[in-house]
Amino acid sequence: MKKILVTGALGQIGSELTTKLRSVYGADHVIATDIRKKEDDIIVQSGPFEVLDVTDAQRMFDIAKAYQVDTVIHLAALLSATAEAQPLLAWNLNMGGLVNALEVSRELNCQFFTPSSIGAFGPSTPKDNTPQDTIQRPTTMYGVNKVAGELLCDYYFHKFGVDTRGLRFPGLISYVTPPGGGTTDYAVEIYYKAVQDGKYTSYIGKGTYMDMMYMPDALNAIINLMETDGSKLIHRNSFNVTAMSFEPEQVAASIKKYIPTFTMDYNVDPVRQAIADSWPNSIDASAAKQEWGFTADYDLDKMTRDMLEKLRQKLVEKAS
Ligand code: AKB
Repeated sequence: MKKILVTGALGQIGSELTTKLRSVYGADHVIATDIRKKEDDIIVQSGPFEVLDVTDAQRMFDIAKAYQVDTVIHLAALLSATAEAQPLLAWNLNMGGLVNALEVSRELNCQFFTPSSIGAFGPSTPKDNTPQDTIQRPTTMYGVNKVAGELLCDYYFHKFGVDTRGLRFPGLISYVTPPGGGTTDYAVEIYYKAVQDGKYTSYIGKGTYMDMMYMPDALNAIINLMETDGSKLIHRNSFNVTAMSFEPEQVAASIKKYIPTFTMDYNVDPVRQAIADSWPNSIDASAAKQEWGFTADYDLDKMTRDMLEKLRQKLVEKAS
């Protein structure tokens, strides 16, 4: 049975992944860490939890050794818009945290996962059906971090034999923990606002296509990739994965099927729009399908139905 260290466990992916990993591998087998501790958080209450700043290499090593982990899932990082606002902080946190997590994995012989992103592509990348292996010259600090991170993970695999694996995630949509500081966050906010106010003002412009995925598919993809026999993998860091590509009008139209009075207008944020414009419209996930059987269950309408239902329950419970 795996013994897994998760960094950034209270974040958007971490909060749901930790719960899922605990249900698969057992609560005591998943050591959640984050830079802050929220005593009333289910992640803190449902299994081992340690406060960890991922730039503190020694503490990361000490926690991993004390719990005798054999797997590191490194999620702690700044997202694209925050990274663009604070590029030096992003470099130090995103790259410093990653190299520390890779070093722990090398020293303790751990399997390793970290997410990359569609942000690892840039304006010179083919925009439609972006191939697995293609031009990667991003123009954002986040993208620079992701490309450098992919290369560093490959380096640790080839040089030291660390079993590194990764996924290039699109925008991830979930009703549990909101994302913070991403470019694709509009596709989460729109559902909250649809339920709360019946209307939404999009900071991403009409006609801007980006890849997206519902969180349950993202969690399954991480676990399936980590469970795959490594000898089958041609690529490792990182696989293109996606479930859908849409622009704001399409998600609004999907919401209208369930909330006919919903309306949307635009107030485009030039910073996040420029980031979105530098990313692909849609990526090709065929390498992930062929090498380890990646699939996604949720399309736009199926996701919309589930998001609206779960958000209604959540917001009603919160209000009562
Ligand atoms: C972001 O928008 O920064 C992230 C991502 C696509 O990596 N959601």
